Formats: sequence, C-alpha cells, structure tokens
Amino acid sequence: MNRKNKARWLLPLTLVLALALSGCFPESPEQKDARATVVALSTEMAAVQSEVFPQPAEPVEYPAADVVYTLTTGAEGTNLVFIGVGGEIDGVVNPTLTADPGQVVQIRVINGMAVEHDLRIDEFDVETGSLLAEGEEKVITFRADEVGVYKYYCSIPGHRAAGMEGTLQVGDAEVAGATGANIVRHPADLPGPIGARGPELVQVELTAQEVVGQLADGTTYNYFTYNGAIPGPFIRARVGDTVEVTLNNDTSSTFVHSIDLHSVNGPGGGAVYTQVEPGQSKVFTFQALQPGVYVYHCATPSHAHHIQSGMYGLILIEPEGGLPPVDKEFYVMQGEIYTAEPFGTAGLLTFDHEAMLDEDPEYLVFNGAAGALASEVNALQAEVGDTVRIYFGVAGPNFTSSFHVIGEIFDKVYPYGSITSPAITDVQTVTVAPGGGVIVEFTIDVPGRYILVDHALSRLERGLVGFLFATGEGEPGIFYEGPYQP
Ligand SMILES: [Cu+2]
Repeated sequence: MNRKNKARWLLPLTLVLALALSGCFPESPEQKDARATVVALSTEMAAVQSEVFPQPAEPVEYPAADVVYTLTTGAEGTNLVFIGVGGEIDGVVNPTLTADPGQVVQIRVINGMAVEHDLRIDEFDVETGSLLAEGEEKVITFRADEVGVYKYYCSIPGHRAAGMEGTLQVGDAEVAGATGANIVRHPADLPGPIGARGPELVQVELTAQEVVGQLADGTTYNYFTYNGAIPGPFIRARVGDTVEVTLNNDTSSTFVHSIDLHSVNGPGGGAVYTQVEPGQSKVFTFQALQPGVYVYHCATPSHAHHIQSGMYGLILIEPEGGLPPVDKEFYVMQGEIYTAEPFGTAGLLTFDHEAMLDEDPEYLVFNGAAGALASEVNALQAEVGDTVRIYFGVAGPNFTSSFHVIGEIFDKVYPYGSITSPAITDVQTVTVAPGGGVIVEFTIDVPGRYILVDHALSRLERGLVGFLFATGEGEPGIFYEGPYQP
C-alpha cells in the first residue's frame, strides 16, 4: 500500500474510533486500551499526513515593496481584461507596469467578477493562484532582477486569448529588442480588377528583405519578406499575359532568396532562375496560361524555414473578362511560425528548426503577426449589403486551414482557387492546403463584428484570428436578441 492510500484509510478509521470512544460513556479497561490505540493511530496518521501533505515552505521574506500595483479583473465588450486601480494606471485596460531592475514589485489582484481568474508571470515564476469569488484578493511579490519585457496574464484556459494579458517592463524596454517594424500587410492592400483589357506584358519587381518585425505586443521576430510586408504584394494579371519577374535581394540580407510562383508552367516555378545572393538581382519571364489564384513563395533551402519566416504571397491570374464585380476585395494569408521560445515570450524570438521538423509551431498568423487583423487598424471593413470577396491563401509550410468566418456563410467558394470550375454555393468552412488558395464571397446582412478563423480553433489561441467589421443598418428580422417578434 502506498503512503497516500494509507493516509486515506487511516483518517476515517480514526474518526470512527474517536466518535465511539468519546466521553459520553464511562470507560471500561477495554475502552482504555482502545483509546490508547486511537492515540497511537492518530500520532501515526499525523506523521503520514505531514509526509504526504508537506507543510508549505516558509514564505520568502521580501523587503517592503518598491513598487505596488493593483489590478482588478473585468470585462470590456466581449473581452476579459485586467484594469488598473489607483495611480497612473487607474482605469487603464491591461496597463503596462514598470519597474527598475532590482526593485521589489508587488501586484495585488482583486477579482472584479464571480468568474475564476489568476495572474501569472512565467519568467519570475510567480502566480496568485486561483481567485474564485467576486471581491477576492491575492498578492504576489517578487524581485524584478532581470531587465526585459515580460507578460502578465491569466492562466485560466482561454482567458489570455480573450484579452487578459499585459506587459511588465523592467528597465529600458528597448534593451529587450521588443519593438520592430510593422510587417503586416493590410488586407485591403491589393490592386483593383484588371477588367476587359487584352493580353499584355506585366512587369513585377520584388525585393527580398530580412527585417526584425513585430510578431506580438512586446515580441519581435527576424522575418524574411517580399517588399517588407507579409504576405508579399498581391500580383494581378490575366490569362494570356506575359509576366516578367525581377527579384532583387537586399544588400542587408544574410540569406540567398528566390521565388516559385504556382502560376508558372516550368521547372521550379521560377526558383531555378532566381536563386539571388544578397545585393544581386535576377529576372525571368513566364506566360500566364491558366486562370486561378496561386501561392508564390521562396524556394531556397530550407524552403520551410524561408516560408515560415514570411516569404509568400498570392498571384491572381484573372480569366478573360475578369471576375464578376464585388463591393470589397480582401487579401489574407495564413502561416505558421516556429520559435524556440514559448508563445507569449517577450523580446526577440529565435527560429527553431527542430520544432519546424516536428511541425510544432508556437505561433499561427494571418498576414504575418499574432492577431494582426484583429485590431481596429488592420481589420477588414465593410458595410451591410456589401458583397465581399476574400482571396485566401495558406503559406503553411505545414498546416492545412479550415477557413471560416464566424457569423457568415460563404455564398460562393472557388475551391482550390480554381476559377474555371463552377463555384460551389452556401459553404460554412473551406479546407485550404498549404501552398493552396481559395476565393470566397459573401454578402453581409447584419452589422457587427465577424471573426476570421481557422476552425481548428486551438490555433486562435496562438494568434490566428482576424476581424471583419460591418457597419450600417441590417434588414430587421434576420437576427436579433430575445424571443420571436412577429
Ligand atoms: Cu528566402
């Protein structure tokens, strides 16, 4: 019998004996013996219990805190958040907390709602433990001994993704290299339709640039890009066009880069002609023989490394006469990022080749960065009544997407990015392979916020989420809160 099981049977046995032998009755000699047995058993039980359930170690003594912050938990819209209480952070949502290196920091957390929350900072190995009741308070105290940018967050599943995350900045934030270039391509950044013109020569110039970009709040990454943004420029041509592609590799680059366009008929899709060293340029030309929406990407070993670093985009080869007109067109691509550091780590993160071979990414992103399209600045914007078309591509390098817009049904889907096959209609979720694309179209009937996801929804918590805001007046009766209104 192991010690835990021994403790389990000792406790009830002792209680039963103690009740039977309580002072209600005069003691016989047998009872005296039994009482001695109980005392012995109790002593043994206490010894076992202290072994099985060791008393907590003496708490570490800290000097009086140098900086004290109070946070309360709350909701902001559909998000969960921490809110500052008192001082400069009063009323601020997920306020940035600051300390000088070596200072003792105390964070007091008050539960503002009757929902379980906590607060944790991984790097300092501190956590409040669970706050269950409304008004419950807990305090963590620790020495901020390392300069850097850290995250405090709620570790209850889903709460960090719902918004319960803020920054603790110790010392000079820039020391941690936590700010980088904005590498997110706006989803509305694409050229307009070609229309009814005849075939032409289309010249495309791309430059491979390696940039330290913003991966998440307080977190940067060494991206590889075409023209500084992810995805690369949306290239638009029509069937019958001749496309001349010039690939420059920036002088500041440290890798060879190239391009393989899936719209090409020819070995390597262009990669055999475009292995370009830093500071060099190469050119090749192809004929656009087949309409469709195609992925392009870097094809320099390790291909998967260059792709996950951001070297991908879409090229649309329009059919003769173009696609049917719509009110809004958007450009969204999905990719994975394999870092050595866990998701949410602040500072400059590094590529992990083993994790990539294991297909175990830390981040999944739309347009290059965690939650990039889930901000006011980068969200897709439309009006009620608009017909919306999204050109959606998956860079991978490894994960298939189950692309879905929460709250919408795709009126039309061009599976596999094929325009010459008839579109399929009334689709909830579309599967898109790595190295594949799709065109989806829908009309917005109801105003509000729609959420772009891969319906493999664990990926949402690793950064894969975007918003579409629809403004205007919806037709009454399609969707409303409460009982049926005739
Ligand atoms: Cu490359």
